[in-house]
Amino acid sequence: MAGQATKSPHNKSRNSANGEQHIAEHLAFEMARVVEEAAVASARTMGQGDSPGSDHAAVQAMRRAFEHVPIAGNIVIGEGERDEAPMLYIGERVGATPPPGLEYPAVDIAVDPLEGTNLCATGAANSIAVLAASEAGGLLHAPDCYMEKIIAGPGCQGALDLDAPPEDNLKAIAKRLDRDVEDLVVMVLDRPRHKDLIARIRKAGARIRLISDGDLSAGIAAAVSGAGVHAVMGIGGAPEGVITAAAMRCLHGEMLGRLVVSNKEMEKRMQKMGISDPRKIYRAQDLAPGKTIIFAACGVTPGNLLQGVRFFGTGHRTHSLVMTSHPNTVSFRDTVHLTGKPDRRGVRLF
Ligand code: VTB
Repeated sequence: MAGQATKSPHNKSRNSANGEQHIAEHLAFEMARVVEEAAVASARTMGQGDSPGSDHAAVQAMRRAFEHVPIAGNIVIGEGERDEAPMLYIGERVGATPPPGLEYPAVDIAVDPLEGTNLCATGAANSIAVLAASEAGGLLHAPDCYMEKIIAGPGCQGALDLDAPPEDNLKAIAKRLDRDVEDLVVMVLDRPRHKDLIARIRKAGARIRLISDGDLSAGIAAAVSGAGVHAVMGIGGAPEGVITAAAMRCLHGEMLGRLVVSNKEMEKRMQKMGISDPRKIYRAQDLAPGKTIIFAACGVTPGNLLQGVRFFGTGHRTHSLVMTSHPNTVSFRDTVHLTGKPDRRGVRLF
């Protein structure tokens, strides 16, 4: 992200580094507000059985919230291509209009305004509003295809192999976490394509949590100890993979991913996007190579890592995870938004 103005050439590099860090911290705060707005809007629709309606509420609120953020934002992962998504489409410019003569920093942004639309529509756990940002060029422009993934915590750095049998990866994770394979909890998307993977994980003895959606929040949970998840395995969305990678850059979790190329047309599309080797195994730093990464997620429905939005007549309460890579901070933000006149109960501690 662009540095700040400096006073003298002598202290230029130190000042601009500090300036960038300051900008990252400030923007992280702004981004927290953006995901909170999206989470609150979609949480209002929880359990209505209307996935497109929940998604629309999140997209609209997020788009509107960006209008107050002082950035020259460029959506690199969004709701789809320009002709298929009216808002937050790939290539859309977002951010506040700068005053005359001033330029805001160029920021690339990957958004998933409502990760787990069905989870929200059915009132199931773990739907989140989420985004990742970096200086221009810092997030892979992943095509909307599948990605093979394996994700685990910081203790598993360098221990995983996407080409190895799942049994071997489970053994490696268990060893790094100083426990038995039987003690591990692995999250896997409940899809027919994972029939063999699930059978092998079961045979190896690990415990499984099958999830109907949301391998992004599962991946983040795997990198936070105490969240009750040790690994995520299987095939999910590639855009979600890039956002997960941004979170791993801040949490130092281990992640390997490989795009799933299903046909020649897809291969051609990838080449056009500058992906010359579609079989490449990406690590988090390849998917989110930015020097400065900002990540923000807000719980919509209650989950492993984040509480859902709670409404209480005079306001609402949100729970967000807000992280930056430089400075490397991880904050859990528990915010009471007093939108009405506070009643006699006031603010509760938790
Ligand atoms: C996953 C999951 C998402 O898409 O990435 C999945 O995390 C992959 O696609 O929440 P399929 O549904 O086709 O398996 C979601 O379920 C929806 O974006």
